[in-house]
Amino acid sequence: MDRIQSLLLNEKCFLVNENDVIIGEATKKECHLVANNGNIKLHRAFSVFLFNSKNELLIQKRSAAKITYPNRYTNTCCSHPLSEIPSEKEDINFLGIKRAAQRRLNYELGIPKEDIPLETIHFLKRIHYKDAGDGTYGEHEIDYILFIQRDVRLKVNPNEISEAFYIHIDDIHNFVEDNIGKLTPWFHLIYTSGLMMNWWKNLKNLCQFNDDKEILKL
Ligand code: DMA
Ligand code: MN
Repeated sequence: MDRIQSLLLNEKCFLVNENDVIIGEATKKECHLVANNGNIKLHRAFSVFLFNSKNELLIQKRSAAKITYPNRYTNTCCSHPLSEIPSEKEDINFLGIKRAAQRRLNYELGIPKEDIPLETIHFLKRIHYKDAGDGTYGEHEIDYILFIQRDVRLKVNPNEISEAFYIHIDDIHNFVEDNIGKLTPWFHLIYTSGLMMNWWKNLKNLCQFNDDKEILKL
């Protein structure tokens, strides 16, 4: 196992119930292990979709070192708010999740925090999904979908990401078709649900979609 990724398994995530109420904490390793009966601990996560001023979406390919879903194509950045960082627990205005997103956009993609101020991060909706991954490590998350439209500086962290590139909305359908099986399950689900495309077509008017009530089961 990659040394850095294995150290990161000690990070502590928030355990939540189906209503996204925090019920405890567990290490990243404990949160992603698939139990013998197929259970995976439900935890809190976020998925960022970042667009440039040409309305193109930044896609990444997860590095070969990632323990979950290595070498898969996915949206700009995904990770978890951490319980050891108290400010990432803040519910008001989704501030905790937005701080976690800022931290990981900086860590994975080298985006300076000043390029993505918290007020440029739009919360859209929470989704609930489960995927058994490779049978040893999988995902079971309440995932906060965040959209950002900003031109940013990039300095990709090769331990996290092997490729990063922008894709035009006219090319996304073919990209997904050509790479079925090489996509992360959450990216594929958010794409096939139609949510991503609807929001992408309305980048200038995202506020109308903010939904802090429903947690959509995909
Ligand atoms: C986990 O992403 C979050 C989602 C929404 C799948 P990840 O595996 O990239 O987490 P990390 O970046 O912390 O390794
Ligand atoms: Mn997770």
